Amino acid sequence: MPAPHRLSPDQSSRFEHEGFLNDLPPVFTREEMVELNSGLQELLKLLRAGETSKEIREWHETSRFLYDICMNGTILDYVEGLLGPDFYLWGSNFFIKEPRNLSTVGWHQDAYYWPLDPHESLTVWLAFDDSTVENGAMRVIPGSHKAGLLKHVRVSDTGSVLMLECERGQFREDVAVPVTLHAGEVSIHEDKLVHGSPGNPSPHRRAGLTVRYSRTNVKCDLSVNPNFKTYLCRGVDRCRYNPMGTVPAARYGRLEQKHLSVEEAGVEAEKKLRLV
Ligand SMILES: O=C(O)CCC(=O)C(=O)O
Repeated sequence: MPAPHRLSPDQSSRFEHEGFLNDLPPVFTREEMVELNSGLQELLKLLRAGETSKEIREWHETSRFLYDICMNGTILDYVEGLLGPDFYLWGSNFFIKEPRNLSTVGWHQDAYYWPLDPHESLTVWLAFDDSTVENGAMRVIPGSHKAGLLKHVRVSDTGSVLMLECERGQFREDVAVPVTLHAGEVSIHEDKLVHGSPGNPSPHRRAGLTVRYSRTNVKCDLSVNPNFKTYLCRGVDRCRYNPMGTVPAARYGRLEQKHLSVEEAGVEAEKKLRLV
């Protein structure tokens, strides 16, 4: 029996045209989010001196706690409604904005960051706190995924936690919409959608977990990211292009074999993949 797709035809068609969705029924209750937030505290305890929550990346490979969130049946139903029957999980990371932290996330397309081909991946953004305009909710440019990959430039002085940003003038910033969520809700965005977020001047934390899924025909360039690992979520991996990960035994654990994005792999990798 195929899993029920919980997306309506209207939601699927809006995702296709606008590149994101944020009106889905909640995945976790308030009570469950209290539990999940305690789990997040356990992960934060594993950070070493000088590290920030940004280091909690791909720890679903070593933390059963995170692996189980990424494999949540409702989330996978939503993803299946958009990617189709055969897809895998490969990425996860936290974007935590502490109260009165003015760091931003510059405008970017995820597909530019990832050494993946073809561009048939998406992100589920799970709110660990209410994410509001006041505390720096993510903002998206509806329909921007249709323009293909945009030119990105390396920046170091914009206050962004990312180093590669879309060059200005390629999209209309004035049509940006905030993706506000209650804790326990998710939004989903396509890998070429232009998005970013402002700082958090409010007294409230804004934490979200991003989880990345791809169709099984998506291949990672292992010369850029040798540590890439996939976890089949639904269907069959007929292509077998990528290494498979093993399900973590420990409830909480660090990942020492870091994954590398195009940003981290450096200018040569960027030149090779993006022909810049
Ligand atoms: O959480 C944010 O503010 C940005 C998230 C993001 O950039 C991403 O999902 O790639």
